[in-house]
Amino acid sequence: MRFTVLTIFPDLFQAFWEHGIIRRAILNNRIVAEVLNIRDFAEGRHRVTDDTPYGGGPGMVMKPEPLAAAIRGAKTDRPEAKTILLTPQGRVLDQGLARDLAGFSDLILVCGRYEGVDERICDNFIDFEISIGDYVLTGGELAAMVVMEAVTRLIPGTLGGEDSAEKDSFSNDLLEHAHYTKPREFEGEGVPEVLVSGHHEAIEKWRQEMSLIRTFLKRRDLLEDRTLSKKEVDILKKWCLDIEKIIRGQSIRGTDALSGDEQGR
Ligand code: 4FL
Repeated sequence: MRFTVLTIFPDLFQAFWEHGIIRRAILNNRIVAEVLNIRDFAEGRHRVTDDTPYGGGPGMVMKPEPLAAAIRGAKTDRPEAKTILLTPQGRVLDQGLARDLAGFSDLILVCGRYEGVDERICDNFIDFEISIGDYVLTGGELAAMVVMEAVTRLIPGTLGGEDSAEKDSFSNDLLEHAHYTKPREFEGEGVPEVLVSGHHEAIEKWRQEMSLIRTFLKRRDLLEDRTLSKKEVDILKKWCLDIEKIIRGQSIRGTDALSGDEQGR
């Protein structure tokens, strides 16, 4: 995979290339990462990359000529590259989109600044518009890093030993189960007994259940657009029955935990 980032702040990417998984992926030749300064493609003595909006209003707009020249420049040695604009108007990045992007050989990531980029660039030079979430940043640079990190982790051989296991854990679109490490007791709290039982099958079963239950409790939306396996449906059903039992126990005892009109149901 080759990433080519187009930005007016190329220095922002140095620390990113030089650490962690991205650095390792570069050293192992899994990815090539380069950055082009849009300013280098701007004409004139001042190499201006932005201008005031037609129609008036606040803020500045990125001029089309330097962006077009930079994108063409990035594409000369890689004509098959896909060009991505990071923008709050794009499709919101998720693991599925990251997986799709990992299937391309070359990605050009265009980082907008100011109020946005001239619409004629979006129309004629951009293959995909991608957002990393519904909030406004000052520019697309952080978003480009997020996209590159999510994609790089999916390239085989970039994660070290735990490769496929790590990928599987999100590839089933559930949240991860809880994790614990030493010490066995921390500020009065222990760890779930099953995890120290040495019983690998039981541990795996517990992890699957926890992963599902946590997703249900914290991110129900993830379950709604996912097909559950029979095993998963059984886990949730058993959970519902357990909860029902607890609720029944409460109403029989006549506790005030339930409001008047709910009691006895
Ligand atoms: C890009 C926000 C991608 C969220 C300002 C310029 C942005 C962004 N995802 N805000 N680009």
